[in-house]
Amino acid sequence: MKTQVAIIGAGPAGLFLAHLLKRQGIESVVLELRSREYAEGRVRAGVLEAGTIDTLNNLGLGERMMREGLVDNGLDMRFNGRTIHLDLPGLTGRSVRIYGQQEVVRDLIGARVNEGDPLIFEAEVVRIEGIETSAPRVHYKQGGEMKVLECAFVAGCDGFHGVSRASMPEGVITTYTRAYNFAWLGVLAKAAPMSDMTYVNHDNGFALCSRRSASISRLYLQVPPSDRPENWTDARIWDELHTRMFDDGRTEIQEGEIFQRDIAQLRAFIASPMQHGNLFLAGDAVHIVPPTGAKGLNMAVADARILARSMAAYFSSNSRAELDRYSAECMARVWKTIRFSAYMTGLLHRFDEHSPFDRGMQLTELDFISQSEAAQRAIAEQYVKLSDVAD
Ligand code: RFL
Ligand code: PHB
Repeated sequence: MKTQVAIIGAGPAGLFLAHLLKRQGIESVVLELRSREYAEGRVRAGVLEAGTIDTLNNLGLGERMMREGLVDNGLDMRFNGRTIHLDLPGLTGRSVRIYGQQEVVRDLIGARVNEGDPLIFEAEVVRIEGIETSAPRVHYKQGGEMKVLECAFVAGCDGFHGVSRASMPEGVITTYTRAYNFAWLGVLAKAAPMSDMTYVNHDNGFALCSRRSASISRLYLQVPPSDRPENWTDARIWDELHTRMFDDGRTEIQEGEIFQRDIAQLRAFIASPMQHGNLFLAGDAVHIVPPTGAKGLNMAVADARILARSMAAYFSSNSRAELDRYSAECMARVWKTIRFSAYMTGLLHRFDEHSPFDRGMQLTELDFISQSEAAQRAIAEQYVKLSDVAD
């Protein structure tokens, strides 16, 4: 099999890239390790930045997001029983939209399949050959058989544990890592959510109340990294949420059936550069952010936009100039996104290593934000439009 661009991974990075390339008349084949059901059911991110919303709409695929997604105008941060309310449209002119990542993925997969374009599920890429040549070959396993996809470019969109980053020759990439000594327990519950996205810094640890619809809450609690979902009974989860949210009367947070739970480790990771020869990395394959800034998916989409634009410039002009600048063009934005995500993580979590002095600084920062419109605007701006890129 032969194509212009071999895309490894049908997560947000790979799927957006496939659709963006198609709009420019460029062919691609998407190879995805998992089944369609698995890819469409994986519960993850929920917050779409302005640039991500625009990209889905510009592709003509945003109809369900606009209908079913929830506009989030407020970002609240709580500490010491006080609430800082950030009015996102008032401070920035834009809002974010809450629409589950699996819904975005479902819409993109559905459109790809309807348009009859190649997207192969249960195809595990095991090796990428010849990335320094003009004809790389992607070796994958499908139904017990080894197959080869020939292409001009390989887009490694296969997430943190994929094969693409590992296919870079030794010495090409430098990595930068920050591991956090805590994780997030995330649950979905059949319960009416709070009206604003609410992050809290409590002595017991961080918590976050988000939502998926008018009747589904998405809730998170900071837990030790070794914790397991089965250690948490429903009653313990609700007790801890009421406590951390300063919901003393237990009236603010509505309880309901918890029907999904998972634990995600927090880490920041950057690999640079994002390209070598004819292999280009995008999304979680090349950088990971702690979820406190709600940026991972948005960053993956911004990478895909720049990569699609650079590949289109190559195929229309035969000049590599723009393609060669792909990584450099992404890195400044990537570092700013990591910086914001690390800032929000540092501001809102309890750290074992914090001294009373560190804790005092953290709570004073929140107090300062509560009184400074300039500080509020800085956070709001980064929350709604850090991933803006020119197409
Ligand atoms: P993905 O989604 O991991 O997709 C990679 C795909 O590659 C496939 N794959 C392979 N395919 C073929 N051959 C192989 N050898 C392969 N190896 C892997 C995988 O099966 C998969 O389908 O990466 P992508 O596309 O870069 O997208 C990144 C996002 O998924 C991620 O950054 C976000 O989910 C992060 N994130 C959030 N991002 C936001 O923008 N806003 C949020 O509100 C937000 N909340 C979150 C989050 C991540 C979380 N977790 C679970 C870490 C909340 C949480 C709890
Ligand atoms: C979510 O709704 O899943 C969500 C919201 C905000 C975050 C992370 C995840 O920072």
